[in-house]
Amino acid sequence: MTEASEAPFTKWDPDNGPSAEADREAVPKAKPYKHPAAGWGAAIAVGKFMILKEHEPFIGTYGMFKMNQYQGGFDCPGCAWPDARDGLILDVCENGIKHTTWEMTHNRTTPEFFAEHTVSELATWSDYDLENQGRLTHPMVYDAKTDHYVPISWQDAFEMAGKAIRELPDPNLASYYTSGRLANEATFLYQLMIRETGTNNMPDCSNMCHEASGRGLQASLGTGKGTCDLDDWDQSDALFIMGLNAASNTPRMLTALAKAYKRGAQIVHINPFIEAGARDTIIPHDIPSMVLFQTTPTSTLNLQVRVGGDFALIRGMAKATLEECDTNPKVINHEFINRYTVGFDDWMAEVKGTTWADIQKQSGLSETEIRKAAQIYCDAKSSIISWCLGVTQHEHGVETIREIVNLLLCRGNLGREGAGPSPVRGHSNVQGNRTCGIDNHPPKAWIDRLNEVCKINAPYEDGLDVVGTIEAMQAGKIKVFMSMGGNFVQAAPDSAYTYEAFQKCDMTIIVSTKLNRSHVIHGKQALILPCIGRTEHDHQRSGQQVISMENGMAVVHLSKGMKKPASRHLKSEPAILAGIAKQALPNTKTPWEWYVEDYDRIRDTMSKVLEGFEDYNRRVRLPLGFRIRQPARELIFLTPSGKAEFSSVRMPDTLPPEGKFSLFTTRSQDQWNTTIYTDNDRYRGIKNLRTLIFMNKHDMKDLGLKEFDEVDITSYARDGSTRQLLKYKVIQYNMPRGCTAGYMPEMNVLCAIGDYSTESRQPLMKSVKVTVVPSKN
Ligand SMILES: Nc1nc2c(c(=O)[nH]1)N[C@H]1C(S)=C(S)[C@@H](COP(=O)(O)OP(=O)(O)OC[C@H]3O[C@@H](n4cnc5c(=O)[nH]c(N)nc54)[C@H](O)[C@@H]3O)O[C@H]1N2
Ligand SMILES: Nc1nc2c(c(=O)[nH]1)N[C@H]1C(S)=C(S)[C@@H](COP(=O)(O)OP(=O)(O)OC[C@H]3O[C@@H](n4cnc5c(=O)[nH]c(N)nc54)[C@H](O)[C@@H]3O)O[C@H]1N2
Ligand SMILES: [Mo]
Repeated sequence: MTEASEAPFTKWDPDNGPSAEADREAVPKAKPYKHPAAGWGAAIAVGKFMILKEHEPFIGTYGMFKMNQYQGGFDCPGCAWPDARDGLILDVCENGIKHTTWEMTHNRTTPEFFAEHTVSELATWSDYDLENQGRLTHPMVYDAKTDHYVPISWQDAFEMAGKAIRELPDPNLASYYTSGRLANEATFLYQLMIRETGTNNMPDCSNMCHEASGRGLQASLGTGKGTCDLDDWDQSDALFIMGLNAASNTPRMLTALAKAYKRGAQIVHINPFIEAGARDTIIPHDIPSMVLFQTTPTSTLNLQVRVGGDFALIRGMAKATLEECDTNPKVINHEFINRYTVGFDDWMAEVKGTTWADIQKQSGLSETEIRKAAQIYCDAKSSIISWCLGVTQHEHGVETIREIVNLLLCRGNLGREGAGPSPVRGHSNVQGNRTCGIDNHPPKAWIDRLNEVCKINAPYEDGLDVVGTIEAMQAGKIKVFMSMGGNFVQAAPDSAYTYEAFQKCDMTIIVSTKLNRSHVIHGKQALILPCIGRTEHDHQRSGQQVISMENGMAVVHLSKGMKKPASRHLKSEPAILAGIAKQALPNTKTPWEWYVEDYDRIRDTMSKVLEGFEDYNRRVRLPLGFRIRQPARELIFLTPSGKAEFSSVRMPDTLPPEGKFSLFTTRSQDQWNTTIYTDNDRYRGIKNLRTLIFMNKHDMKDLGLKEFDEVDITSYARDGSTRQLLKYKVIQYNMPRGCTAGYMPEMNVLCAIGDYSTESRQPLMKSVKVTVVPSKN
């Protein structure tokens, strides 16, 4: 729990101005937050965060002006939304600033701190308290005799990590996790080291996030990425925003939505919740709007789909579109379909065979509502369909994404301005990680090229992903676990099972900036290797280094740190990797140290291995960086048929079993994945409470529940096993019946390890089947 947790929890009082919010007495009113997203509420929250919490007004403000600037700034370490291409000063958001300030904190987690606390004690601390100790300063090793982390020299740490890897009888006994912040250069070295040891065991956070998007788009269009860029967002006539909370998780998208509204575009939000970003916003860098409290709507239609009902909704829109074609044949673009696609007729038959009754039942929406969305789609010359975790973390995520593409294809909404699929990625470089080789089932051609250029013998066999790694740990088949960033044990599903599995490892090696659960739940031997952050100078032999990332719209651009590192004992991620690699691979021919001396050398090698990275060093230094070519955007489809492929499947049944609710896990407004800033969720009107479950008022009534009553939540896994959370507080919320929601990572306890999508292997974090009963005292 956070420092504020002693205070009473409440929902916000929405009747006063945003400036009053944070300080007001707790008044438990059952009304949602009604102020615009971003704007002053965000500005005030930022000011409070920087000044009260991190005591960083100067660096915070200076950092704001240096963030996301193409000439010499650093890339926001937050989300993957692209930077404004018009050189906008202050192209920043509340959460980006918090994220940056959190990294720049004055607090330090020193050897003295570790001497004061046993690891068993730290394991009882909250996620907030662990990270709130501040930046890690020294490499540390676990001492089982005293149950403390104690300092270790870098050289000894490298030798220890290297030995653990080197002495494995089979390289597949190690698994290497990546969280999506790792820059391209370190990512490339990481995968090179892993593959040189002889494995493709590369779980990454994408396995929990957008694996379904990659697979769906690859199957339909022959590319794992969206085809749109920010210019398309600025030109589209209709934007469909599915399953994402823009105000909290991609706040800079609000600018694009407000701009779209102003030029008369339609904006349809599809979400069980009406999130703050689906109402209105005050654009933070639009000074007149800020001064005049001028709000701009960010939505023209909200459809509160049932959890898991997105496939049905898209199918309904497709059905209405095909029906419209009977009277208005131009609605379907037959020329496009004939020239560029296969499978249209089969899909059409499948759509026509799906009844409105079933569509309504599955989506939780009426035919009229769905027809409204379809009419918007049919009237628009160009449409973008965008989505995030509300679509992907489901059993039928891949099929839903393919149905989205089907709908786009039938009107030729691809390969032209303002049109196409546009998944919204999570971590700032999660897309770059995949591009640069973090892939547990790499294409053969990719490995061929890596082997040829880097003169190694990388394996071709598939490796383990997140779920596979945890299961292998439980079975004793993973002895060494390493991670570059992230918080594996806490981000993963089925916390109890995952903790237990993790502790079976002989060695856990965690490269990170702050203390988290994956350090205090650990292997028999454990290393904490602290690295410099994105905001900090990275000096190597040839001088200050720059790094690069790929945003969620495939633009690769440079980032340059500006601040003195948090401790002089820190090393950069490439330097740590090189140190370990040299020990792990005694016969290596890879010039690890030479690479680290000058990251241009890493980029030169990357330009030979990665398609689309030719002349990397020059092009990444262009003011706007460069965009990786998107064959599908040019209507070149790298699919087996050489065309865009319609998929035609029966509409899946996603209704929860009788008597159960569908529960989705989500982020609050004040957290970054497993990093909790406070226990507040401003836009959803919650203060000082995270152990809650959102429910529909009629469902509450049926169960005899009042707001803030305590309930026990039981989840039911496919294998029949159950998991529980006790004494969670019920919050009445505007959402469809039969649906419930609560926060990750607390609710990861409820997500069974075996409950992952058979299509994508993504854990079903938005589709947990639960019962809710009043707690017994
Ligand atoms: N501030 C901040 N920003 C972040 C992050 C963070 O933790 N904090 N995390 C980053 C990462 S790694 C990622 S992947 C993204 C995640 O960004 P989001 O996808 O926005 O993440 P969630 O908080 O899980 O929100 C899921 C949204 O989907 C909706 N939803 C739930 N179930 C369904 C469904 O069945 N159908 C539909 N249509 N909607 C549904 C929920 O109401 C919610 O609005 O954000 C990134 N940005
Ligand atoms: N139930 C449920 N579970 C989920 C989700 C959900 O929606 N529901 N979402 C999933 C998703 S989309 C994701 S992406 C994962 C998130 O999974 P992760 O990426 O594994 O988790 P984070 O919380 O982002 O990681 C935070 C840690 O990263 C480290 N860190 C920060 N900056 C740096 C850096 O520059 N370098 C290094 N080396 N380390 C750094 C810090 O030590 C910090 O403690 O969670 C997944 N889990
Ligand atoms: Mo993510």
